Amino acid sequence: MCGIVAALAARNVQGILLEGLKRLEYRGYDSAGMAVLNEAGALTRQRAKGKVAALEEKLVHGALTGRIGIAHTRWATHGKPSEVNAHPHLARERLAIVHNGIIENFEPLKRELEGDGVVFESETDTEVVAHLIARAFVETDDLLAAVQTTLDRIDGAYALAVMHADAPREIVGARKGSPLVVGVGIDENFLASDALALLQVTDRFIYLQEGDVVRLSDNRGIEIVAADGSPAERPVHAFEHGDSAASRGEYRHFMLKEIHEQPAVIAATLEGRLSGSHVLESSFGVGARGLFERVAQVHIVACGTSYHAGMVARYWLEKLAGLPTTVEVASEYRYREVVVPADTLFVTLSQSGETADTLAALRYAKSRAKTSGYLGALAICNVPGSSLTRESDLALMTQAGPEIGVASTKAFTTQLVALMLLTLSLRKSRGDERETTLVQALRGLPTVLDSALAMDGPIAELSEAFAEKHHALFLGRGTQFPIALEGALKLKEISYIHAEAYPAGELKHGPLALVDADMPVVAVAPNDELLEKLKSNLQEVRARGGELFVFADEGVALTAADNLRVLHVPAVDEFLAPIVYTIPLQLLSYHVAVLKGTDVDQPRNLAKSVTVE
Ligand code: HGA
Repeated sequence: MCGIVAALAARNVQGILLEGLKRLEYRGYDSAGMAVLNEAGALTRQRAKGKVAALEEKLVHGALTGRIGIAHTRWATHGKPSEVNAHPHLARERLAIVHNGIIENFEPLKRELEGDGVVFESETDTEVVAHLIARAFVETDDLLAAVQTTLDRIDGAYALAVMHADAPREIVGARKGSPLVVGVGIDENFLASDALALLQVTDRFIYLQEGDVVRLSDNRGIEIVAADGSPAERPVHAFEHGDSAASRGEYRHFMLKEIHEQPAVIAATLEGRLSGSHVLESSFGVGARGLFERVAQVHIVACGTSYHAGMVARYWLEKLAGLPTTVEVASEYRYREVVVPADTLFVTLSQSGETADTLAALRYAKSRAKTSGYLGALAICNVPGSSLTRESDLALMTQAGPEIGVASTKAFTTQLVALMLLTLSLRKSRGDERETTLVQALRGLPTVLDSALAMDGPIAELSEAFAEKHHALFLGRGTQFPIALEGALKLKEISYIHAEAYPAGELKHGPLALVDADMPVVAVAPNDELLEKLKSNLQEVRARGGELFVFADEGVALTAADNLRVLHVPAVDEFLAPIVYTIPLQLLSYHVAVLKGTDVDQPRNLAKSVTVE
């Protein structure tokens, strides 16, 4: 979601902040702004509705000059997208703040401040925080203390960065529920929502923890105060993925680049986790072996695309490991009175590790750990140091590298690989032939995915049949049902075509009524035990004049005919088929979106790393 960048340097910061905002654009936003304290000690500000390019245009005519500044891309939660509501917000013309998240109790606080004579300029919840800190600063004359006093009064989620004209060489940041990292430079320091925003100035980062408040200053460097008020030392991490992640390279869109990165990032996710013929449980963290031996069932909780990965894993865990498994979206799970049988492993999936609903679900599960049957919590996540991994007992990191496209691709397939590693680790009959075969198939997976990517040309051609349509139906059975759901979600997200997915056997129980020449039907048909049943379902569609597009195993005898187009997918072990069949569906939605001319990497209304509930 929206992004923060802040810089305290010995040089002019406008360029650093602007570049940082550009690098955060992938997260989705509706307006942008920047405030810089100039050498005369005055706060100067520029804001614009729309893209960062609109802000940049303003800066061309009205540059902000100074060695300290904060900047923001906003994704509106309180008040419409507009210049007035864009951050930074000011208080008493001396304080500037940028904020990610939501202040839940802003209304009573606003009334209190209005009673004190404060006149609000914007409709945002954030402006309340600006005035509270400015008022506290008058009493404390210390920006860090003023922020701490204010945080004690606010409920909700936030990452924020604040500066004050009367503390001219200080920036104070805080995080609770939204991410914030410190970029460690040489005689200059930074804050940002994501390390990617700062790779042009540093590759060393401190990942702040929940409840941390941090002060960057010239004389004291980086001071961190933990949630309990005590000074804290946090490790400095070197960023491992290089800066290439932030550039599209030869590709037209980040999404296409990320689709093509899948063979390499899946190889990286497997790296060091397989030994000869079996999976190394130590990849899940210290104590994983002892915990896994006791697991009798699994609860998986996630949102969006990650939820679909969890749905695939349910089939695997039941069939390969014999473990009863439930999968649920986090925003539902957290409000249920969940009944937890003894010896249940709680698993969360999130690309960013900051997804607010998933984090809240983890906290809910942990709050019930003593009275419920949860053995422990495992996070499968792509961002090291994220809240989800820190708050879980065990973590398995996917190695997808930074994912910039809002519509998830490589994060999804690496999650599937991680879930297969989990499934194999949870089997009671470790090291048997089944495990050996699957470990070998996993090793060969990057090569199979390379062949699946070679379907790009024919799929680009096929996409023309979708570009003018308003609806589409996706069908699959077994592990391919969640893949159909994911295919439909991708099409919705980036091409804005209404798409639905059904288990193919459900077709005749309702959705068949929708099938006609205007409703393209996409089916995924690997060579598994459900193939014959699926073929009958496809006949049902053809008999109603529906136009069918089938992604079928190269060994499946299906001949193209009128209204039936068949694209062959490379053969693979049936358990890994969901990972391979994801690729053509990603490519299909990508090409349809390109034909429609939508904003592929930043689709409307959506944001990456959904840090609000
Ligand atoms: N609530 C603030 C910040 C919005 C935000 O964090 N979006 O992700 C606002 O509406 O301005």
